[in-house]
Amino acid sequence: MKFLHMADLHAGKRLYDKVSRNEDLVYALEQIKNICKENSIDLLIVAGDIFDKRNPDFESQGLIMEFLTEMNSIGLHILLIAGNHDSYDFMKIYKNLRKLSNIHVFDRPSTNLKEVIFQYDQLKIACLPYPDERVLTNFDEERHRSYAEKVANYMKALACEVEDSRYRVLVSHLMIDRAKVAGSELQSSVSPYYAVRADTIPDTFQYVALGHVHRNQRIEGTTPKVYYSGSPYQIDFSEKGMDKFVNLVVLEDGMAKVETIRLDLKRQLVEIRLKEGEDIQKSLEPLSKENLLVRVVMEVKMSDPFLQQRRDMVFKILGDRLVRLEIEPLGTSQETRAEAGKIDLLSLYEDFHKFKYKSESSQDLKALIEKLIDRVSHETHKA
Ligand SMILES: [Mn+2]
Repeated sequence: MKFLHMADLHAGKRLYDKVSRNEDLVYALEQIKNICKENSIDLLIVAGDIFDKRNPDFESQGLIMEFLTEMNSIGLHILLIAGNHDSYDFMKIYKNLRKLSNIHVFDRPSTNLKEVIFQYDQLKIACLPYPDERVLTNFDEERHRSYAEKVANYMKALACEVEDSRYRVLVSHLMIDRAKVAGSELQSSVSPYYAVRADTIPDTFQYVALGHVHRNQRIEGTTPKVYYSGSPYQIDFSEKGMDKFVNLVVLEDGMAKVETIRLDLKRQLVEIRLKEGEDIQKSLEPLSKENLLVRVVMEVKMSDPFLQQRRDMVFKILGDRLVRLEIEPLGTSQETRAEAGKIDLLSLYEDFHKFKYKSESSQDLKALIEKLIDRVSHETHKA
């Protein structure tokens, strides 16, 4: 019994609302199709973020439908769950595919646990589509519990549902506390209220197929094999230089064996910084021959009389490869702007309070503001 784990397709993604990435996605899906055929895969799992937007354009819907139906015609089962980018209601429409095919869509978390279990031979898969905080609050009236605790409790209940099966897998779209986020080696800085603790994943499961973080990785220090497959192409510039993979999982002898397969990329994302006075032709020429999408940051003196010419040159050399050109007046470098970005919102609020009410803010108020800040940063997390 073999399955392939992938996630975060983001069909319809556009860089800076401009450059469509659908050809990069199609290129990846072609390879996935071949991997499935060559390895006689029984089941394909897509762990959320099928679409980039909640109301995907027709082209993106078309290519996903084409992929799903082609995979179905090869004779394998396909299991999809909704991610934070997908709309529950939109994914619900796709549930109807089950009546015509082996395409199984799980659109939202449900309190009816039987509804979110997929059974295939000796395998039971528990599906936890992206647990929106509002949905979880409806499930669990215990108001003092954090989001992460509610998710942990729900996972425990799911584990009980699959216990009797020889092979047990969990599929979800979540942020785990120990995950390394895209674009950096650092661990995620999600607040403890929201980061689901790796050690709360029940060890009933032999493999946990996750989506949300776009970097392929195994979460260390858990008994079940907990993996993010990562996205199948570099979705945005925070993923520049990152290799992309899918996971092939073999269920055999009562355990899960994992093989990570690297995908070829249609276009690499590259960022380049042009220093003031640098030879543009020389620096950009090598980039103009490869399959790249480039973001250029050009340092300039505002008094430079040749600014327009330098700009035109960048456009001319890179052509369609140029996704974005940012002009950076000297003296406003990344470092100084990064410093400015580090403003601590809580101390900013305290200063405001002092100024407005001529007194220190109370501990209760500070705790409330801190909670609000966490919530906003969780809900705007865009992976
Ligand atoms: Mn994603």
